[in-house]
Amino acid sequence: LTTTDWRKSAVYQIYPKSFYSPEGKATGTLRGVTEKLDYLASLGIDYLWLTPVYASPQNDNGYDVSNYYAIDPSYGTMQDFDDLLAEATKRDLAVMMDIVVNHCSTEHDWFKQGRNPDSPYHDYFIWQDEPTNWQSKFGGPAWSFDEVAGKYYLHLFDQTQADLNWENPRLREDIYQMMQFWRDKGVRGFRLDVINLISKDQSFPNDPTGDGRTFYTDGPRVHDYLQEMNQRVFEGHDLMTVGEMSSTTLNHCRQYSHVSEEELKMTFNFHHLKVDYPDGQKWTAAPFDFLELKRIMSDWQVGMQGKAWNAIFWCNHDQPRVVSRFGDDTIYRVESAKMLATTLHGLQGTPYIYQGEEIGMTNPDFTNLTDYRDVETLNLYEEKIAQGEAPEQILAAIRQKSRDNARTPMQWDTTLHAGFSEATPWIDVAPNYTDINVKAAVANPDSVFHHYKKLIQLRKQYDVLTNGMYRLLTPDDLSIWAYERTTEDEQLLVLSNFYSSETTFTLPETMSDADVLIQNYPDVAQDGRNVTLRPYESVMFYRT
Ligand code: TEU
Repeated sequence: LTTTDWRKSAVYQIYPKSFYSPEGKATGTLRGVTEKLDYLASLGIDYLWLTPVYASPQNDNGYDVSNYYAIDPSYGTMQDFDDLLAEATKRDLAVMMDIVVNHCSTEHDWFKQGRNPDSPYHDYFIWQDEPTNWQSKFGGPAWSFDEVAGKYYLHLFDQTQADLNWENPRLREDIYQMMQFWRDKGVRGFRLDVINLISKDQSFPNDPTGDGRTFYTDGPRVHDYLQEMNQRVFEGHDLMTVGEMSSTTLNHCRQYSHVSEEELKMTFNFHHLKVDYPDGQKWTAAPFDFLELKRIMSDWQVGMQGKAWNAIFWCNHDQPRVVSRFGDDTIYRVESAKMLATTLHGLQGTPYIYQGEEIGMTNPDFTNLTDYRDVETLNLYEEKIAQGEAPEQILAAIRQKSRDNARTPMQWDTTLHAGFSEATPWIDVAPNYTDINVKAAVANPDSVFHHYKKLIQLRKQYDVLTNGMYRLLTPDDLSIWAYERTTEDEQLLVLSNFYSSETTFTLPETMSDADVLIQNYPDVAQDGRNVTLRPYESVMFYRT
């Protein structure tokens, strides 16, 4: 494998539980990923990020790890993993593992033994005689009382996900050895789950105004720990490392992914994915704020360029499908999916493509609560009912915001269950699989799939996509996101109409005779400097 230039690479995120099961199981398997590697390689991506496949009771679909050294039997065996690694390597695909070390499952031996105050594993966790008023991100208190320990333990997520005590050097050493184990097997990247939450304010104060996140987000020693992890695991190895940074800041991300590479190669931040959270409230159905979307993403482009590196993405296994969220999943589904792809892939950073995004998969629009599986969604429903909210209002919010929107089975073809498995899947397939599936997409040269394939290829071909300085144009335009990327020798201009009303844009003088690198309509309606942008039309202009 050549040392991949991670700044020109594209990463494909696989949610194995919903990807493919050739064995005819209700959940996807590692063999299912291996059998689809030719398809993934044909897209032109470089890295495959696998969400967790370690042994887990699956309370949070694998983000509750009970053994970091074992593959969960539902996904297969360690041999299946080794086969996947070997087959991916043959196709020049690098595998990136999801590392979940802010917390582990309460089924992990560390916790089972650590509940006993005399155990050497007791201090692998965070115990208090009295809980603070911190709230879990999945609803309810962030502390639960353990009968054996006779104390409360911290869990920022589900109560079956006990936070690990990173103050403990023995815990940190165990984590680094585990990561070295996967690195030495040939894994070529790590996605670090909520890694900016691992350092807590050791005075554990109550939060007078909020849910406690201010006392553990981008905490006091988080950079020390990441620098130590970098020295112990990453340095001297060709690894793609990306941190998932929950509720973080630009300043911290500039340090987390600084070009000096003392910590990580790049970071995910989520500020752009809260522009449909009215007053910061996720669980209220609402349209997205377009001006905020382009302002936030532009601020991060300008804030990071030259100093640090963004992982750029629209969706993942926690977010609704982007074409349903920021595009149109009815009449203009294909045009808007392509527009969103061009808008994102024209930015500076490493693009992440979530399984199904490349064929324009949509939210499933489930109608009943019984269609949902996600612990966060189900906890939330109970919490809102207890608060007296009307069921249909909660369901409207869940239909728009639930993480299950991204977790329905990958749509391969028009056979039963969309070709995902011969068994009834663990979660329903979206009904539109008969129109939206890989088989149809690969066969149609004008599909969303081939649009993504071309964008990935452009990134390797045009240096301006990697190094061009970003500048937002017409920040107050209510429907067009227009931005430039420029280097000494090259100039790029991306125009995207985010709405179904036709609009116009006047090109800068320098771009009036530019070439078009990619478009999502058969032609470009340009008259001199005036460009007409039809519903969800997006054009990437280029000149040297
Ligand atoms: O998600 C962290 C994260 O972004 C949460 O803070 C987010 O608010 C949550 O997904 C609700 O929207 C990571 C994983 O991506 C997620 O799947 C896990 O459930 C979570 O950490 C706990 O491991």
